[in-house]
Amino acid sequence: MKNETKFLIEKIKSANTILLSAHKNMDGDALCSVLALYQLIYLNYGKECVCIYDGNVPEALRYVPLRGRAHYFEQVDLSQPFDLAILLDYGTVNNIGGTRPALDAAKFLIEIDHHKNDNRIGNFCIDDDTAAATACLLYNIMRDANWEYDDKVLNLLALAILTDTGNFKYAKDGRSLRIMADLVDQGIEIHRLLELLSNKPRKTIQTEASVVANAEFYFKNRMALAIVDADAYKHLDGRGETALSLLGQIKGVEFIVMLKHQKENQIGVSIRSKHVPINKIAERLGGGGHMCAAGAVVYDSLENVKNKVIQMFQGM
Ligand SMILES: [Mn+2]
Repeated sequence: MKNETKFLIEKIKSANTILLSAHKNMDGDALCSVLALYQLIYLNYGKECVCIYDGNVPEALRYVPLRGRAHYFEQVDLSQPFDLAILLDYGTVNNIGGTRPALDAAKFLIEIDHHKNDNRIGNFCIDDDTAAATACLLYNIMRDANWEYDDKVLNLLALAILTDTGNFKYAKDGRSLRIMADLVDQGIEIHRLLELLSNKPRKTIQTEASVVANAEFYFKNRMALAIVDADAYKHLDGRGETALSLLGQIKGVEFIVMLKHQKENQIGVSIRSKHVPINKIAERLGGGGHMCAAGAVVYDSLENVKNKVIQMFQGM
């Protein structure tokens, strides 16, 4: 067994209270990794962790196993410091949000993450920025520790990997596929998981379709720019992945940018790229992310953010 696995197990064993969390506005990897770890700790050590999040959880994740175990942080009593907090899939400190004080207050903080991050906050870190999903790290720990698991764990790990790799579009090597091969051999049905994720409200799909229909194109159609106004934003589920994906299917489009009018002078920016890394652009906007999928929140008017972003793509 790896030393880091041993250390993690020791910390879990000696903690009476354990807090689990991930980045704000959890995506599939964040939520499903938290819930899978919750279940693994319960099955193997009989301990019930408290799972908290900040922001919104996409509707599409409503039916993932154990969804009800994850609570909005303000609805949980966090007044007593936890013995151990485990922070999964958080990226950078800017992405944590309102759960941060409870994580800081914990007597020990372990992070498990696959994001590039120069400012780690864990007292102990199990990180690998070459992994396709945090759930891949969790799977490796589960195998290394020889932990018991059940169907819920397998489904959660598979859902996390599917969502974070965009159904394997973004798999950079074979590791996530080999993990999925094992999950399928153990009874996971991929078509059922994809069905489970296809339950967005009608209004959401219609909104995303109209955002696509009204997109603007720049730089000889290499860049698609979609604007989600304040009214449409109410109906968006998660980051608007359906619209981003549709725009990416247009021939010749290399970069996809979505500007979301979240509040007065608060614009959410999601950027996708087919080949050229765009994480540096997101960082310059005050955000971050992966090479081909990144984002930021910019506090300025829609018009200013739009002009700024277009300028940044000049010459790319
Ligand atoms: Mn992730």
